[in-house]
Amino acid sequence: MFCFQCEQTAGCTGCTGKAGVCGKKADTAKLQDELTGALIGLARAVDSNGEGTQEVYNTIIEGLFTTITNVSFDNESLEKMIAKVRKLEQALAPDCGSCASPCGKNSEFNMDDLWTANEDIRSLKSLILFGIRGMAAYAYHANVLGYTDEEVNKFFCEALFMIGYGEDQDTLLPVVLKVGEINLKCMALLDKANTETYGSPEPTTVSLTVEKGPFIVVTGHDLKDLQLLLEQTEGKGINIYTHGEMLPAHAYPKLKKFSHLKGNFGTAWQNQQKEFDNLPAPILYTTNCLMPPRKSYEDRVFTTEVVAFPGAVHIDDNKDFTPVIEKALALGGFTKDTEFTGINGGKEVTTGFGHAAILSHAGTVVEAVKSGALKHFFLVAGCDGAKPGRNYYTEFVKQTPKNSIVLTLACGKYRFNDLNLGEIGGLPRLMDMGQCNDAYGAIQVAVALAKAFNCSVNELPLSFVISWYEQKAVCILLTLLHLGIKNIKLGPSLPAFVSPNILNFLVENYGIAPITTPEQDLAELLGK
Ligand code: FSO
Ligand code: SF4
Repeated sequence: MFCFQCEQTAGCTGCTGKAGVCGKKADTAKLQDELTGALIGLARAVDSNGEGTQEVYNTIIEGLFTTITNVSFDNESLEKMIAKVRKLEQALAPDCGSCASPCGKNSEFNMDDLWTANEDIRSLKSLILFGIRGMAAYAYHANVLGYTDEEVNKFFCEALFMIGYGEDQDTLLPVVLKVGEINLKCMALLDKANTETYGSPEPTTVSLTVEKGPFIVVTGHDLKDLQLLLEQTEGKGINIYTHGEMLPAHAYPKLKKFSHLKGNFGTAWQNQQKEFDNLPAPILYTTNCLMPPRKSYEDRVFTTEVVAFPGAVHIDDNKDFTPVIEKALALGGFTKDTEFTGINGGKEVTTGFGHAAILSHAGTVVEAVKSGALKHFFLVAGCDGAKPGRNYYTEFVKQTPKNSIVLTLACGKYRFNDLNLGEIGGLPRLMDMGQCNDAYGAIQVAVALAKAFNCSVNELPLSFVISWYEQKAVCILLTLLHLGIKNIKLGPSLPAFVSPNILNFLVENYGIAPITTPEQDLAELLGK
């Protein structure tokens, strides 16, 4: 196997051998490559055929999402997915194999040709592939709420085609940046889908205590799954707790109205094996990040949508959560209210500072900047992970000066979201904007501030301090680059799939730099 798509890749170069660091086995990695090759074939068939159908686009989105880190460990579901892609491709281009004037492009792409390509070509194609994998997750969540966008859909085909058949750097580089451009549209689509369906997030305090009695833990990003589970558990004496990237769900008016949506359990994804050990409750995974379950709780793991693990019960498209509900009732939960804390000992966290909530205080923020009470904004955001160097983000936030505001989003925030940083002008200094896709909201806030101060985003006293782990972070990073945002600090390590030449390009054109120490980076960012 060869896989280097995430931050924890072996030796910071690539997972090879029998299994990856994430637990993905070699045969699963091979099937994921086969699926990607088949998707490139399907994109090519769409290209030769003009328009794709919604079924084709949905299949491409689902296929790409399936190959994101910590989503599917299940060969059987991957084989089914490959067969579905091949069937669609055959229907679109039935005579491809027996064509009298072959164009030289096989209908399916062999991913080994990508992994062994010239390192700069491999790097650019990897940026495109991993970026559209991340974007596919966002398109998928929007689709399940009934929102779709033709330009986003078509771009998946364009980008897949370039991964297969783009020849040189000059043709590939613009596509890399276009991933960022289209991902912005895709995140806007998901923002619209989420807010029109569930209302605009409102600042909300979330308890970390688990009350006695049966409960279910829901993790991942899919709000629709949470909504359906809340509906099916209403009045059954079962409480629901969010985990990981589901925490921001508490802030949506149409989800927080359910009184049995009680609080948040646990921290970020990499702590799940410890936190779920012997938990007296089932866990429902709606998306990544799934880690191979330990024996002590493997009978409590339920998956849905594209998440899959061999042996775990999968809730299929009919969305009947009865097996999860029965498991919760059988396990019974804790016998008394049980207090948990965040990483820093806090007993509650806050969330729901979406762009609408923050911009409703735009006047206060602008005044605070003008009076000198507020000197700097930091966006400390992105994924969490297991590397010890990630303590940087906790220390960085702790050391930010009192006259600064820290905006955050995604699961990296669990390193500091239980800290009380105090207030500025009635606004908390630490504001959680939501899931990783709510990077869209952070961009809206940055653009609005730039407009208020009549300057560019790069001229604002605003710094981006980003942590990455998997492929959604790749598309968000490409969106920030597409917007021309400079001097981003990226950690805990740089992606293995960025070759030295491509890194040089990013450094020269965007000033992107690896994190160093909180002290050094803070001094630099504050211009001392
Ligand atoms: Fe984290 Fe996992 Fe949201 Fe990712 S839970 S690492 S960037 O899936 O998607 O932040
Ligand atoms: Fe390795 Fe990450 Fe790929 Fe898993 S997803 S095999 S950890 S590079």
